[in-house]
Order: sequence, then C-alpha cells, then structure tokens
Amino acid sequence: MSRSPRWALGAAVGLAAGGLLLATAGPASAHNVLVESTPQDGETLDSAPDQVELVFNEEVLEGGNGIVVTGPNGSTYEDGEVQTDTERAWIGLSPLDQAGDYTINYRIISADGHPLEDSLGFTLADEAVPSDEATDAQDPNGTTDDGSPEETDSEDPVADLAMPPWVAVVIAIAVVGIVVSILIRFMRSRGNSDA
Ligand SMILES: [Cu+2]
Repeated sequence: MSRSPRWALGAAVGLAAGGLLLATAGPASAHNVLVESTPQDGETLDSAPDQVELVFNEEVLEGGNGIVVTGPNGSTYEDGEVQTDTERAWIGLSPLDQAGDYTINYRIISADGHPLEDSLGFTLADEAVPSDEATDAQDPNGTTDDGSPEETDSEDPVADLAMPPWVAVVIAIAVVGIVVSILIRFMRSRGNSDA
C-alpha cells in the first residue's frame, strides 16, 4: 500500500516541476520577433546588396547587437557596426564578390532586454558579381557548398577526452615503482631464504 502514495507523490512533484518550467518558459518566449528583412530569407538576388536590414516587432535595444554575413567561401562581409533605429537594425556590407549562398547570423537585444539569435539566408546570382570574380568563384563553390561557418568543428575534441601527457607519465612511474618494489621484495626474500 505504501508504494502507491509514493508513486503519486513522485508524479505530483514531477508535474509541479514541469508546470514550473512551462510557466518560466512562457514569459521568456516573448522576445522580439523578426517581421521583415532585406534581403528576405531565401531570396535570390540579381545584384549585390550593400547592407542587410532586419525589422522586428519591437524596439531593438542598444549594445550587444551583432550581424554577421558569411559568404559561400566562408568570408564575412560586414562593414562597420550594427546600426539601430527603434525596431530596425542594419549593417553595411563590403562588396559581395562571390556568387552563391550567404548566411546572415544575427543577435539583437530584444525590447525586454533578452538576446535574440537566429539566422537567415540569401543567394547571390552569378550575374550579381563581376564576371572574372564569378569564374574565380567556381572552385571554392565546388569544394564547399555548405555555406554555414564551420565553427562547430572543435580543434581538439579528442585531446579533451584523452588524459593529459603528465597523467600517463605519473601512471608509468607508479607502475614502474610498484614493479621494482615487488622485484626487490622478491629478490630479498630469495636472498634471505638462500642465505
Ligand atoms: Cu525575453
């Protein structure tokens, strides 16, 4: 009989915890919402834009805002700082010299003070870049069609898992020490018994 109340208590605690999570998640989701962008997400452009503009449903607060535009070859093209005007945030671009897929990663400070991060993409048509640059762009496009920045490739994930070299040295010294002490005891006991 005692199991049933305990089970019920556990379920009640679980539900309460879940409800608390939902309750706290509710207000946190009321960040700014992107309502418009230039270029638009998924748009293919026949001419290179000289800026990226994001429009939100609420004011973008000053400070901590970032917009990064990454080209098909992994280069970034921001020119200057993020500018804001109430619900608008924009950044200038240096000339886009590669045809292909571009990614806009942004992080802005919502009106409620929380950061909002997301990404958009657009494609620059071949005719939007100078013809000699367009032919140069064929090689990088062929090898890297993934337009996203490869920041997630940690440089040494194995090194984090493997033990540091000094640990191996300490273990080796300890093993050698144990073996030597066993050998010494063994030889002493043989010496004693032989004598
Ligand atoms: Cu928020």
